[in-house]
This record gives sequence, C-alpha cells and structure tokens, in this order.
Amino acid sequence: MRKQVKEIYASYGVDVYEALRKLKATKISLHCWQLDDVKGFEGEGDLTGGIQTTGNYPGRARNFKELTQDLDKALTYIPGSKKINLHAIYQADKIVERCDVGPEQFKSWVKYAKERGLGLDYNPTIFSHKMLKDGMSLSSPDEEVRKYWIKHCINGLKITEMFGKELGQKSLMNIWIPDGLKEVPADRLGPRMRLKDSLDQILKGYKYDKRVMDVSVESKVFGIGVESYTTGSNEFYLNYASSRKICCLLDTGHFHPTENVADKISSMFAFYNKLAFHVSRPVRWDSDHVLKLNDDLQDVADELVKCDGLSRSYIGLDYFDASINRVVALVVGARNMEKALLKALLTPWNLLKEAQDKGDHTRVLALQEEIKTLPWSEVWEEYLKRQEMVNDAQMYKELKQYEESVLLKR
Ligand code: RNT
Ligand code: ZN
Repeated sequence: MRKQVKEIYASYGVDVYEALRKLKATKISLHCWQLDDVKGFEGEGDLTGGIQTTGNYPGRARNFKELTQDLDKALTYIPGSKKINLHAIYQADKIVERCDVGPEQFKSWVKYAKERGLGLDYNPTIFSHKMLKDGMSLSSPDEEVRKYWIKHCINGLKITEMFGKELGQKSLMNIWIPDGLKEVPADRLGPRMRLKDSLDQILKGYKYDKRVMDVSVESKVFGIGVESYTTGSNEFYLNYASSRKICCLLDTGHFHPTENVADKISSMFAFYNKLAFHVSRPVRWDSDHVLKLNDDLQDVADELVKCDGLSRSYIGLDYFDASINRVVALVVGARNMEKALLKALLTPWNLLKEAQDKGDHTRVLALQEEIKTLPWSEVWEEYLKRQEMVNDAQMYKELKQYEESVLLKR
C-alpha cells in the first residue's frame, strides 16, 4: 500500500490501520454447503424444502474427507477470522437417524476446527427428509412429525453447546423450517400456534449454557412449492425472538425483492442487542446466487458498521451454486463479504452523519459519491499481504490448478 493511501483516508478522519484491525477481528461463518450442493453425508436423497441448487459442475465433495480437503483449500484464500457453518446432514461420525444426531456425530468436526483455530456454527436440517409431511415439520398437524423434529432440535442445542465449549468461541444454532402452503390457507393461525409451541418445547427441552451459544430463528417470505403461506414469517419470528429473548436471523434472500434488507438492521438493533445473518444474493427469487460486491451487499455491510454491529452479529454466508467451481464460489463470495466490510470500515460515517444532522443533504450526496473512488483496493491488497494471502487473480489461477489436480479426478 502506498504511504499516500493512509494520508488520503486520514484526511477524512479514517484510520486505515484501525479499519484493518476491525476487519480482521470480524468473524465470518463459511457455509460448508456451497461445497457439496447441500447434499450432506447421509446418502443421495433429493434436496427438498423449497430450496434448489442447479448445475452439475464436476468435482463436488462427496464425503467428510473431500469436503474438509476443499474447505482447507478455500481457507488459504479467505482472510480474517473464520468459522465453519454446519448442518445436521454433515454428521461425520457413525451416521444415525436424523432425530438422533447429537454431539457424538460431530466429534471429527470439533477436532478439525480445533486444529485450525476455527469456530463452528450449527443448523438442524429440517428438509430433504421423509419425516416432513406435506412439507410441514415443526408446524405440522401430525404430532409424530412435530415430536420428531423437536427431538432433532433439542439434540442440536447439545451439539451447538459442545461447539461453543470445546472451541472457546460462541456458537450459533439457527432454526429454519420450510413449512408452508402452495395454496391460500384455510387456516393460518393453527400452524403458527403449533410452531410457537414446538419452539417453546425445544427451548425448554435442554437448558443450554447461554455463555457459549445463541439460538436464532430464520424467517422467509416464500419457497418453491409453498408460494402462498410460510408459517415462519418475519412477523412471527420477530415476535417470537423478542418474547423468548433469542436472536432473529435475517437472510438477505428471504424478503420481497423490493424490500431493502439493509434498512432493517438499524430497526433491529434498536430493540435487539444481537443479530444473525445469512448473506445471500437473490436473483428474482431466493435463488442463493454467489455474493457479488454489489450495492445490496455494500448496504448491509455499511449498516452493520454504522450500527456498531460487527461484534454483535453472527455473519454467515448462505448461497449454493452447482454450475461453477464450488471452491471458487465459496472463496469469491467470502472475499466479497470481506471487501464490503472493508469499504464500510473505510467510510467517514462521522462526516456523513454530521452533514445529515445539519440538514446539508447536498454534502451527504456529494461525499457519498466522492468516497467511491478512494483507493480502497490498495488497502485490500495490504490486508491480504499481512495475512500472506495471494491476490484475486493469483487465487483464481491456483484454484484452477486445484480443479485440475484434485476436483476433476473425483
Ligand atoms: C433456506 C434458508 C436456509 C438454507 C440453509 C441450507 O431458504 O436460507 O438457511 O439455505 O440452511
Ligand atoms: Zn438462509
């Protein structure tokens, strides 16, 4: 980085080194499911629950060994503090029936994470399974179905607690269910009351240690095949989380396309101390495209920084593209998240806020546009250099070699 760069930012009251420090301390949870098209290790069942991967690019990771091999490769190109986000379907040891998946099944993952100084997050997997009846799980009218998934989630609390304890980093258990209806419901309240009861049973089912973990609930507007009604809507979970003192998780693909997800962040922080995210890129629907460094992503990063939310947020990535090299997809998306955060950290928010409060909206507009051409990319190169990581061009070259020597041989 040229010496000048530091001075340029200092002239706006921004300390480049402080920005680099904050960025490095911000944890990003890398979703393992980009590497295997959300298939998991249980067998070759179809992906259900209204989510979809498309494409059949060669080289998909098929088991624990291949997935961790790809993760290791990806990790060498992703700077900053990292966690790995797991799902129940990635049980690595002595595979058992889904409702019985417990800490035993994740011993190898804990060992893996420990050896690399990583944190782990967890998600019960409530899709791609025969115990979903008519697409319903925790809100099903069938008591057996509800019981099955309640048990699965209670076991999930134990797994997440183990992650938090063993790794010395707080762990998040996020609950997302696909429950919904294709057609206009005859009864909207019934499923929601059942979901409320199921979640209460889960939270009461195991007294987890709040010092080492948090629980979040992820809302959604609709899914494929369940276009008319989603039990776990935004309003449902906002109220549930606030009354039960747990976290909300905002997935950036789970709202109407014209809704601004970034705008929700400050409203949430006005009432919640913590917030969780799945950062994704919806294209016309919740398509889970790989993150691009676009305005939507930048807006989310900006709001997180402005609200002083970096240390109060669980930032997880959530996209899955099976039509391109999956390791490149994971790395490019993760690097984009980091770049957006860096740009946000290099922004003179104090000057901008001051101008807004004075009613000087001309200044706000001019300054917002002025800073877009500041040399942030040199700071990015510096960030990579400090962590002994190669630049984007070299990263791509090396990952293409990895494709040749490893992925294409699978
Ligand atoms: C689905 C949700 C959910 C999943 C992952 C695999 O719409 O976003 O979070 O994508 O858990
Ligand atoms: Zn999600």
